[in-house]
Amino acid sequence: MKLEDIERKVREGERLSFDEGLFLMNSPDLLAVGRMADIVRDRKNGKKTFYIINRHINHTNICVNECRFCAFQRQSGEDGAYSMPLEEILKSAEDNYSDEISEFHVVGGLNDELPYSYYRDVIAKLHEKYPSVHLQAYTAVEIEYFSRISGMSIEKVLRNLKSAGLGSLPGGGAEIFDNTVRSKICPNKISGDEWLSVMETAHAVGLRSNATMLYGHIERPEDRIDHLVRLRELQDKTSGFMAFIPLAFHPKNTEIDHQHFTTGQLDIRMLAVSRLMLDNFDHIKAFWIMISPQLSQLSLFFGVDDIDGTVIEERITHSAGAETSQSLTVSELEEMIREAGREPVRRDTLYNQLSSAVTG
Ligand code: V47
Repeated sequence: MKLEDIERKVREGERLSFDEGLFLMNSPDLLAVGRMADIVRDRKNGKKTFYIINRHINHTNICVNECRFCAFQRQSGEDGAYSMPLEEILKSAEDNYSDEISEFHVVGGLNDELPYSYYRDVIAKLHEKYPSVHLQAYTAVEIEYFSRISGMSIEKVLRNLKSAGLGSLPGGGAEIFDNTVRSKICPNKISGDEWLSVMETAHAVGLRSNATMLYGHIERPEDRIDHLVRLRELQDKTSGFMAFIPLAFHPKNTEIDHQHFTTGQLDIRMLAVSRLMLDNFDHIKAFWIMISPQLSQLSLFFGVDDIDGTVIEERITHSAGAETSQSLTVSELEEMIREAGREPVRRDTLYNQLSSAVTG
């Protein structure tokens, strides 16, 4: 196999195979991989680089899944365990609230002390108080859990939450689909097939979603490409995914703490290879909270067209040793994008362009 042949396929818009993905994952010529990813990015998004003004809300860290890569989760009664009553969630949404915020990103643990009605009320109350803010809430893993505790089908849960105000699903919980790796890092979590099936149902009821992959732990390059190919297959069927976000594993305070933090070359390569393999995804997002604003800016030359957003108070990665700040201002985000020669575009969750930028 030759890099030039892959480059020809990329230029002609042809789909890359599993083996070609693996070849790119292992190629010493990172700049060539990045150049190819940049061709695809430019074709799909031109000079536009997207960001959103959002706020993360992590309502509870109590979780029955006990994933080995997670430093955020606690058992109930354990030191640091919390679950926010509805009033506290509303208060946390209100802190630093401004009309510029267009999304609340709500993700938490599978807390068996809370009934399904709590999870539904979180959506209903937030929607009631902030009807114009898009609620991107609950991963496929949480949705499947709600189905078990409520006795409703997954489709019914999704319809029920949608009627309460749910706007779309975040991409978390995907981790790595491969069963062998998955059974080692998160043995109690739903399988990759189940994750994909929840997403398929969400797309069928009109809820769009993102997709993620957790990399940099014990997975092999093959597992990463397998993950991307399986996402691509579902996207062929539903077109329901908006963005793909590779998430760099943070080992601190986890049970996989012998691992190092991911390296810059792996972070950049993962984004570029994702851009190349996921030819049917419109957006590849660098989550600056995990890989730093500096690397996120560089990734704009390696296939990335979205750098997430202002975020505010992210707890999952920071529990696992992230040293990034917990928020960036709009002017910092815009400056990063402009300095890389791109045009900053403030978006809403569904990638509609919003009015001109603010400073702050
Ligand atoms: O599902 C957990 C990951 C995810 C660690 O959809 C960890 O736009 C690194 O999914 N090191 C939650 N990662 C966050 C998430 C997300 C983030 C930003 C944007 C979007 C989106 C989704 O965080 C979890 C898990 O895969 N995670 N522990 C850790 N130690």
